[in-house]
Amino acid sequence: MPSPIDTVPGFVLDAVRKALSEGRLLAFTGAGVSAESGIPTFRGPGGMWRNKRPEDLATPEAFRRDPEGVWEWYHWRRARIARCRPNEAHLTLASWAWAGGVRIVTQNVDGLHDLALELRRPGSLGQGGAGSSLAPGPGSGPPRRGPPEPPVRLHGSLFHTRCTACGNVTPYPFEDDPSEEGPPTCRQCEGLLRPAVVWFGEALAPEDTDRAFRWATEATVTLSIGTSAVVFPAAQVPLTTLAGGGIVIEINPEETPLSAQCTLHVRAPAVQAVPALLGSPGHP
Ligand code: BJW
Ligand code: ZN
Repeated sequence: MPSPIDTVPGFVLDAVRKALSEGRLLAFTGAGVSAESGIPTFRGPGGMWRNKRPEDLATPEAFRRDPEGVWEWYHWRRARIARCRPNEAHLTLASWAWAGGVRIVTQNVDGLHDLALELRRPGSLGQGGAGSSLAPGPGSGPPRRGPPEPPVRLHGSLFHTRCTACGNVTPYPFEDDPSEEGPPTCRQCEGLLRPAVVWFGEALAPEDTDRAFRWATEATVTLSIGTSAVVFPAAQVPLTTLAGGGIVIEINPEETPLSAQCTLHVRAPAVQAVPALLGSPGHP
């Protein structure tokens, strides 16, 4: 069976291997990386959440107008996403992150990169399959040991809340959502809680954009995986690597506005293309 990377030129494969060995490969991900985990994308074929457009519900105006309705949408999405598991694309990136080869900047709010990192934690029960043989040998391959840098979650997290009164950000695991009815309230001040995500028209957290754009500048190769590349400022992350003279590889079955600018595109689903392109630490 042909591999999705059969047509990738040798100089690009060499650049990917070098970037992995130097810890200078950046994975910039969007909803498409989680599509094969069963999570719908926002746009494109098979996109949309319960027939809602993000532009209609993912806004501060929608929340002010109808907090119950917006929370109903989020409760429904949280319930659905809580059942989903990381796929081979998340797990391959997580293995390389533990090996110090990859940094991850995601637009996703689903927490699957974080879960994949837990599953690929050396010695964890979940670490198996490709991961079990991955722990890099001393002196070989990627440069860093110890816990990976946490992924940058540019658009926040579905599993955290922020208080609209006191601003407190708190983990909100799915198990804490017993009734799935109505908006939750703050334990400190009883204010209305909102999902700790970034809605349209809201600024991204400066510490997140600082880290994301620094990593994009330091990257010699950025993979733009499963994103329509239409939402800014996130869509500037791969453009920053390009502007610095680095290589950008788009992994997406569909064309996007980035396609014309990137170095190369791989028109295949993330679960096929990411493992094929990166291999696994110790077995590239
Ligand atoms: C597969 C696959 C498989 C399928 N394998 N691939 C011009 C310049 C700059 C900004 C703007 C501008 N015009 C308008 C703006 C503002 C706006 C914006 O960008 N709008 C555009 C839509 C035009 N941006 C903002 O408002 C941002 N804030 C801002 O600009 O603040 C300015 C400010 C400064 C100072 C003070 C105050 C304000 C905020 C943006 C927040 C986005 N939030 C959301 C919702 C998060 C919460 C939630 O989930 O409920 O984030 S919207 C939604 O889109 C979500 C996503 O993270 C984001 C990106 O979507 P993504 O991940 O790309 O998904 P899709 O569905 O679009 O694409 C999936 C892709 O996967 C497709 O291409 C498929 O082909 C592919 N695929 N299967 C690989 N198996
Ligand atoms: Zn509060």
